[in-house]
Amino acid sequence: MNPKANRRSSQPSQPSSGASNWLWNVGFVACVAVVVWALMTISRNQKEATKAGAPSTTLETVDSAKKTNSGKGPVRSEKFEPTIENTNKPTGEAPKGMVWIPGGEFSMGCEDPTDKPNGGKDPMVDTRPIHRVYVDGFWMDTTEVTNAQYSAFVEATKYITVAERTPKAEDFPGAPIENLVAGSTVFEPTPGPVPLDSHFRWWTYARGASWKHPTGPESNIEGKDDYPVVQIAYEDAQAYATWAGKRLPTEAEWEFAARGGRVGELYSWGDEFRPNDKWMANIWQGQFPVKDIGSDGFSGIAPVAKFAPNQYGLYDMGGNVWEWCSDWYRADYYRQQASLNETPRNPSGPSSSFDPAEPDQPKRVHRGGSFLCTEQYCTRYMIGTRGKGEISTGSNHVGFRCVSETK
Ligand SMILES: [Ca+2]
Repeated sequence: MNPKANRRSSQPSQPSSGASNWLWNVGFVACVAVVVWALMTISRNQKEATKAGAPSTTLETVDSAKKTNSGKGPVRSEKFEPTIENTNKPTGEAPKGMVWIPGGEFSMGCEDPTDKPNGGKDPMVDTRPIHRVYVDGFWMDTTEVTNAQYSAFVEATKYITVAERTPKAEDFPGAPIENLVAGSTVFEPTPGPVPLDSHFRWWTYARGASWKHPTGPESNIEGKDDYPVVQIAYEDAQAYATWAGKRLPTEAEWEFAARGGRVGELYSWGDEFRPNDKWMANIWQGQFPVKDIGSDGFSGIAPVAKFAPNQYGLYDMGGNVWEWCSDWYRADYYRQQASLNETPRNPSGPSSSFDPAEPDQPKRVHRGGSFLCTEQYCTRYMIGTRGKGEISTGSNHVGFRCVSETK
């Protein structure tokens, strides 16, 4: 969200600022809010700077290294190999709303989808090389965390999410008091077709937007108990998980679970985008970002579990809302992992964040895509693809689900 962020970022899942584009798009009121938002982010990013670390490799370097395979460490796998599921199972009943994911060794990543039917235009360079990973078994929520579940957490703890917090004047010396307003980012369809070169064209900052008011102060979640909670920053998701006695999944756990024991398939439901012409996930239909015609049954967000589950009984592992994972995002992480001498066991992500498109922003991994995804712009409902989000930023298409250990 740094105002100097690269406007041409290909960042798929999370809006960031780019102040001048915001100003151009959303008018004076939003402009004021955006300035505050940018200031907030600068402060937060400064706090996270030591965590985020400095980049050592660019994505272009990674791709070049792959092409030349320069010999600086073994590349353990470039292709999908069989999944080897663990056979041990926990004793006792499954925690409510969770299923057992056996864990084991599998191939993680995504082939370049651009030459595949409905593969979109993005080669997904950060998803390669495809490499072997091992994860222990774990319990996983069958659905994304719902408004009802998050309400119970807030009622019990009086927790206030990042989007609801009014920026403090002492954190932004010199900022006019009227600029210190709470809010969050909201998707706004454009009046007509626009170039798809900048996501700032369809994202706006809405004062008063929060999990209770997902698209702005006039919206609410009444009657939407079974919808996924959104407008959740990373720490908001973590706070819920801790309260629930759970945690967020690692990226490797998430992908193992999404694959459902299958090998190298494009989607959590198989290799065919629309088997028997049937939509298999809540994504976007119609011209993006003008109008979502909702051919899959939902224009915009859907209640959880409205589409068939995958082989492990998990719903909405593609589409509906993005899901936070606990790993820092690095574009070159898979190259690092594939160069290890042994198959990584229970990898928890890199020690620092680095997105070449917005290198000064600390980001965690997002997975699964959302109701805004479409082959016209972003096909990250495909299992092996990766998203990322600045940690203090929620939006109306990012939520989460939790995992827990054997008990
Ligand atoms: Ca839809």
